Amino acid sequence: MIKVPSPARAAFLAPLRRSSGPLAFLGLVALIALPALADELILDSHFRSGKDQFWAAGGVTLSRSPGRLCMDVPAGGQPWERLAGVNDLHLSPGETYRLTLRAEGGVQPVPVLVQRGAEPWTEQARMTLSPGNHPAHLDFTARESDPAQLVLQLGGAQSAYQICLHEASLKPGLAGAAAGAPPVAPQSGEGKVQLIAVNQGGYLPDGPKRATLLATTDAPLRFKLVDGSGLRVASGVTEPRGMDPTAGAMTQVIDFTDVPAQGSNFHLEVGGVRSEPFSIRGGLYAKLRVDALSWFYPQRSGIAIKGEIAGEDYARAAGHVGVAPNKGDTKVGCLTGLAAATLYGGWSCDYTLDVSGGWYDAGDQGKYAVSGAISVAQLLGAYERAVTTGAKALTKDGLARLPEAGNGQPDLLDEARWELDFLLSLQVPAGKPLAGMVHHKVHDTRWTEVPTLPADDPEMRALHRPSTTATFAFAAAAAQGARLFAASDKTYAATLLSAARTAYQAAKANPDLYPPTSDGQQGGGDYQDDDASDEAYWAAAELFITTGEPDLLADAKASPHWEGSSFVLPAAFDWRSVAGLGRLDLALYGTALPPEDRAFVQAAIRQAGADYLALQQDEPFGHAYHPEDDQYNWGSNQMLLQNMLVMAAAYDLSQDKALLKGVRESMDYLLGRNALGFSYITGYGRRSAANQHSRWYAHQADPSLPNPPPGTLAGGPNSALLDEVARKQLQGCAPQRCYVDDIKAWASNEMAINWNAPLVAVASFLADTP
Ligand code: 9MR
Repeated sequence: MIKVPSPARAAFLAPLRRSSGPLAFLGLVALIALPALADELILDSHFRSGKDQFWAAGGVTLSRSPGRLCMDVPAGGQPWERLAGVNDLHLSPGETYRLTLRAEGGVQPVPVLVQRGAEPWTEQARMTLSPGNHPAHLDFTARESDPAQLVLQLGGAQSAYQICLHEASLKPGLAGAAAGAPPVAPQSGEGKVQLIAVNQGGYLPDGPKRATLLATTDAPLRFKLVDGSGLRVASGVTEPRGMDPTAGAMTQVIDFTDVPAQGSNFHLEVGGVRSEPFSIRGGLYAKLRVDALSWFYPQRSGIAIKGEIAGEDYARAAGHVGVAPNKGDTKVGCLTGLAAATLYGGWSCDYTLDVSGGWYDAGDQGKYAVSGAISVAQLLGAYERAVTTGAKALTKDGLARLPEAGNGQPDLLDEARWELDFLLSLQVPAGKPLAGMVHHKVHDTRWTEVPTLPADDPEMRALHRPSTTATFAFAAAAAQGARLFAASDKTYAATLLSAARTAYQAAKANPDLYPPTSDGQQGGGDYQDDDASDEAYWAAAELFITTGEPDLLADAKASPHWEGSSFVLPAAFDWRSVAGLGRLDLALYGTALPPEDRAFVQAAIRQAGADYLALQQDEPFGHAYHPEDDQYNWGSNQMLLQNMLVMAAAYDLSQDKALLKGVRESMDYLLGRNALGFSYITGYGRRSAANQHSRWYAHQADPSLPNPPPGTLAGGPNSALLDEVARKQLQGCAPQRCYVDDIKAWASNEMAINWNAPLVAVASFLADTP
């Protein structure tokens, strides 16, 4: 039972002492090391399950949503007359504890006390929570074992206000400082600052606006924010966040969310070190949406790229249209001979397919069904959000740089159709063995050099054996396409739906036709995956959303993924693990679901959004990505984007602004607020990726060739040092630093369709949520 102190009891609380302010508090932080993770004393400390035990008194009302607890506080009263808190905290005398509060909103400093939960309310520790959005920590040594309470003294404001907690945590820890230790004054930072990492693409005026400092000290430092004319517009003190294992350095956070200034060419300064310049302005993401979407046209196979559309640097001849020296893709046969014998136990086929068109996967010129399917699905997902929320931009014709602009159809659908047509062509024709299954991929039978323009590729191309994963993934993307094309092209929608149904049945009949790992050594990537259950669930979900047919819902509900977790680390989904995509779309667009099922999937997405938000808020770089083993994965940047999309969906379901802010702040990382201070999106930020691994955008290898176009996402840090550049240059790298902007660094610096597609979706979400 929750014990709520009466206002009379509350009056016995210690009267407000004038706090010496946040600086004194930060001074305490200087002395401590981050405690190891330990037993949490406050139930539901991130407010994820709604089972927290907070009470309120003195007219304060509590409201709960995933990831936060909000307090509405009436005006007036003494500070201790309007309260919220939590009881029954069992502390051990002599033990050191860390109290962490992460709050948002508020209008005045709020005294926070840990005290005996009954008369005489003996105080054990006290700190002040400043208004704004930032975490506050206090380390103290407990002095008594009587059950304690945590109390926020909220009264005394001139008008009513709201303050929300995202985290209230009390843990025993190994902190080195006891309460009462003398405050340490902030230091100048001279010689202690390694890097001030900022979002070089700019901050939105209403924030969050934070930067991360890499330092050799855990003492708070003075910072200043300087505008384009050299004037200091704000100053303050950094918040030490301790050693970050992924950065391999001590981190500190600079929070300037509350600074109202706008303009360009701001920079931060600490101890004589300057950050890269950045702007603070609205409308930051509309251009990125267009650039990220326009990236797909020059990635197209089977069509000449026109300089007047893509930009003069990007004109090139059509690739793989059956013109020598190309040996594909208008008439491609199946892999034969030794390779087929080794990989597929002799499987081959007696037909050829016209598999021209589609997008080249990445820096290579292979075309793969699973990465193609998730990419087209994520573009369609961005479009579906635009259609259902009424945010018009992404439904427009003439938005992007592609040849169909002006044809009366949304550009996004034009681009998606280019890939869907190709995926349709990978399906095994009726009457052939494995009819209805989808070939896993088509690519060269030997790796080509960097650079090699698509039209110059001399290698033989071959179809690889169909796979269950490719077939279900195709069924999912085609089913989603069917419902989205229905408004503009019924015939095409019907073609897609019929192909999706055929594929779905074929994959069910061939449930374990997996692509082998060794396939990767034959001139293309393997996209190896020996679990098709998530693809099956995704396909059932999309087919059900499109058709409303009960059998399909029954299939989805029979899958282990129906009940499975939506909060998955390191990433909510990617080409290999796609169950989350199915659940996301059921939650957002599953209008035919029975109400209890819809509520179930929506709650799961809201919960996952809250979980990724908590992860994001714990990161000193503010990004929603942290693998459990601290090791960064291949394509880490897109994994972050996928987690952001879960927060975005949870925001769409709840309108909880904390989630929107979590997505915005995560974007900081991609645009430069990371351990390298480097923007992973070409053309965004003063120091941005320019040499992604590509056989065409190979300027670094041949100066007559272009760099990648603006809006190209680099794969990002990869702890596995797989390529030669990484092995030579990155030995011993801290996970976030396992990256080099070199064209040969294919394991960390490639570009790929399934990385730029979620970038389109995230940029579009951010552009549409002012
Ligand atoms: O993105 C893929 C990553 O998850 C895998 O671990 C890796 C090895 O199988 O392959 C990556 O995909 C590459 C594909 O195999 C070939 N085209 C480029 C892709 C991005 O690097």
